Amino acid sequence: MSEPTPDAAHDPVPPAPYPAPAGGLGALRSTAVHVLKNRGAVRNVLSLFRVNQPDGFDCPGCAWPEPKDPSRVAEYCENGVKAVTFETTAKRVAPDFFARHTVGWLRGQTHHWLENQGRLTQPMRYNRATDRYEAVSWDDAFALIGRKLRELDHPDRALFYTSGRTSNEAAFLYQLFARRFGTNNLPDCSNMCHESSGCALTEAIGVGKGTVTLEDFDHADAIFVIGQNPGTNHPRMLTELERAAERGAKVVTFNPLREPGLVRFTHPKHPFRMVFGKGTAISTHYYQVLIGGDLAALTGMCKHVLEAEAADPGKILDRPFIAAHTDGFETFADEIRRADWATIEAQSGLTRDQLREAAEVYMKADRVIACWAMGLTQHKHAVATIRYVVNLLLLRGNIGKPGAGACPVRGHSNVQGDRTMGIIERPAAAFLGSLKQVFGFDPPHHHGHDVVGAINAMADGSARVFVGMGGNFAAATPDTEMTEAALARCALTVHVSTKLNRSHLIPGADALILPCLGRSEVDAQATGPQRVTVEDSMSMVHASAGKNPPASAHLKSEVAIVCGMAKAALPAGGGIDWAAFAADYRLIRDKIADTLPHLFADFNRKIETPGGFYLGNPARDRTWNTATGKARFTAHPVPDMSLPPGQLRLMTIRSHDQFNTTVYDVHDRYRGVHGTRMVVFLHPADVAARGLAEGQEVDLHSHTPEDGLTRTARGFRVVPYDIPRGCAAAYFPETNVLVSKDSIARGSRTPVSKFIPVTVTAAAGG
Ligand SMILES: Nc1nc2c(c(=O)[nH]1)N[C@H]1C(S)=C(S)[C@@H](COP(=O)(O)OP(=O)(O)OC[C@H]3O[C@@H](n4cnc5c(=O)[nH]c(N)nc54)[C@H](O)[C@@H]3O)O[C@H]1N2
Ligand SMILES: Nc1nc2c(c(=O)[nH]1)N[C@H]1C(S)=C(S)[C@@H](COP(=O)(O)OP(=O)(O)OC[C@H]3O[C@@H](n4cnc5c(=O)[nH]c(N)nc54)[C@H](O)[C@@H]3O)O[C@H]1N2
Ligand SMILES: [Mo]
Repeated sequence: MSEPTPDAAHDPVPPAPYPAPAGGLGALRSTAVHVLKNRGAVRNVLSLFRVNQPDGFDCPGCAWPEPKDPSRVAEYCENGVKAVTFETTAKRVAPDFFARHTVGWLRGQTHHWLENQGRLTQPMRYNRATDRYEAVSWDDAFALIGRKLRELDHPDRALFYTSGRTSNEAAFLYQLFARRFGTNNLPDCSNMCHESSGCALTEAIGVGKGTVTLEDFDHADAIFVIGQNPGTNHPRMLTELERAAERGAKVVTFNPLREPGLVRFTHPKHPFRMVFGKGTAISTHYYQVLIGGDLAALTGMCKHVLEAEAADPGKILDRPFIAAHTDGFETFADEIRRADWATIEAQSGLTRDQLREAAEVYMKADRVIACWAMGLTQHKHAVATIRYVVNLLLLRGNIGKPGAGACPVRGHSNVQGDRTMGIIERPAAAFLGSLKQVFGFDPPHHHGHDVVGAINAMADGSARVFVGMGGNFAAATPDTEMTEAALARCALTVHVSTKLNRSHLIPGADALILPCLGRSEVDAQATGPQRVTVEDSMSMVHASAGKNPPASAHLKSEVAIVCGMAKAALPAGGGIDWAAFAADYRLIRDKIADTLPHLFADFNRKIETPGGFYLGNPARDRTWNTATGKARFTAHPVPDMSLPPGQLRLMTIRSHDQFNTTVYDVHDRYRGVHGTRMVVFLHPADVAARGLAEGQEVDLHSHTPEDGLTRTARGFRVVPYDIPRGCAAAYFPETNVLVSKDSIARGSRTPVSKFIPVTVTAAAGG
């Protein structure tokens, strides 16, 4: 081994529980530690200053938008810095690395270790005889992909997965390639992420995206933050919450865990307050709902609102809005009246008084924003729950007025844009019609596989080639053992990646790793340096241009890789001039504009606007593209989420030192965990009830009614925590072995990563 991995150094942070407000000095110190722990630190720091600058590159972290106010443009966050720092590392995973390590040996290393080996430099092909990856030329790699794809007896035997960092340009070409090849098998990380939000919002308000813009946060009287941990996952959102709290707006949090970042926060840009202050209190109201109890809690709040209206008719509800713009109100109101308080309290874990208090905040506010993320989407009743968030908003006309609306906070920096570009296994007929018109071929209309469908198809042998455009399919998906076995059955696995990850270590009969440019790097093509575009969580589209020299001379852009694969797989390129696209991305944007003229007309000119342009949102204008042309209330009974005695509800969440399966380090500073990720957070009474003790090693066993199987994950340490009884938390992806692939959300088929029935036992033999 050439050099020690970064975990040899120690992060000098205080022990648990983290005593200072989230953000602030701790955030700066941790950022510095991360920068300094990687070689090439100087270049890293320089590149930081281009993050979120008008002529720089889009932060490859989360999808939170950038403020328009020029004085705030330089705002960056600790985790954006980490994302850039780790992309711009000076370490390299070159062919000599693969010569030293067999794939079998690499499979024994942690996600953290794999990530910390550095950037991939050359295309690699797996050699089964030696169990090693060996360098291969791009031409040979593309030829192999072309041959394997053409050998399939049906285009649906191929799967084209996308993670959410892929630019609009690459995503558009990728779906074009898949559909020209003949399949809608375009599973993506959305299937595991905000699919439930997309389903619920499309049905209820006719558009699957959030209705607010960043400016709305300056005008909201109350902001509800439900099932989301912005302190870690969307740190720049805390700035908006802080500004809102400072001007007296209410911030109402529903979260089983007491998340330090949602309690108090100090912005690293306020050094004075950072040193002397206590930080701004963020949440004015904090409700520790039971895991999976949000539908009950929302029902309780709606019940209070309707009771208040009954006591004071005409004063509470926005009756004119409900009459003119919605349907389904009476059915919904009947359901709410039927719900009894005992059930609501038992299922939400909150008292009637707490829910009244939350409802009072809602009723006193003229303008309300509701934000949510994975705490709502990765549940069996996720779609129904998000529709109840919409119900609550509709009661007082909180969609389509300034300072109010629905705000699903997206994950990956371009996950929303990828969907806009057609990365979806169930494409709309209109989109396919447009493709046909613009490119002159008949795209397939039958639906393709989503993520869970893709796992099943590989497992039963009906899918034979897997192509991953970014991401880490083996680690991010549920049911790790099953999924890995499924991937290994493929005739060919291809991963377009920047960094080494677990998925590369589960090769099919043939396997390729194709290294690509990161967003921070110059993308030079035949016509010169290229720009790409991305869409943030609030539908702002802007250009991004890398500035750093590429990590290796052999890297290709994602666009060039798609074009290389397409040329090799499609006879005569399928009549599409892929080489021209790869040479000049403006030509791709012209075709995007032709295909989606209502959104992207004049695309190449529009991206010159500083800060980008807004795609618009019909629901924001109170245009409802739903089945009935109205915004739709829905009714759903409070589900019984109780578990057999002894079982706990386990949610799998992110630590502060990871980006999904990319594990930067082994700490979770705000939650006070240091030096390990193998922990399980439990209520002290649940620890005692099992005869366990703090720090004791335990095993987790999941019990999924969907398949009747018990799955086990070993070697976790008990951390007593401020979490409701009956609830537990541990980190993803180490716990994905516990998630059954058959345990999926109704309507969206999102794996249920936040409600895994588990028992916790003292470690076997320990
Ligand atoms: N630094 C960093 N940033 C990221 C990511 C990252 O890994 N690291 N990932 C990106 C991606 S792809 C995404 S999707 C987002 C994810 O952003 P989040 O959704 O914030 O991520 P999670 O860690 O899954 O956190 C879920 C939160 O929901 C709470 N929760 C869990 N179950 C329930 C429930 O039943 N009810 C309620 N009310 N709350 C619940 C948990 O306690 C936790 O606070 O972040 C994006 N940004
Ligand atoms: N148990 C559990 N499972 C979950 C979740 C959970 O909360 N709990 N969350 C789910 C969610 S919300 C999501 S979004 C998924 C995430 O699933 P994915 O998007 O598949 O996974 P990531 O970990 O984000 O992917 C990381 C890899 O992307 C590659 N990469 C990084 N940057 C680039 C780039 O610019 N281009 C290319 N081509 N590759 C790049 C690197 O090789 C890196 O190893 O996981 C899901 N899985
Ligand atoms: Mo996500």
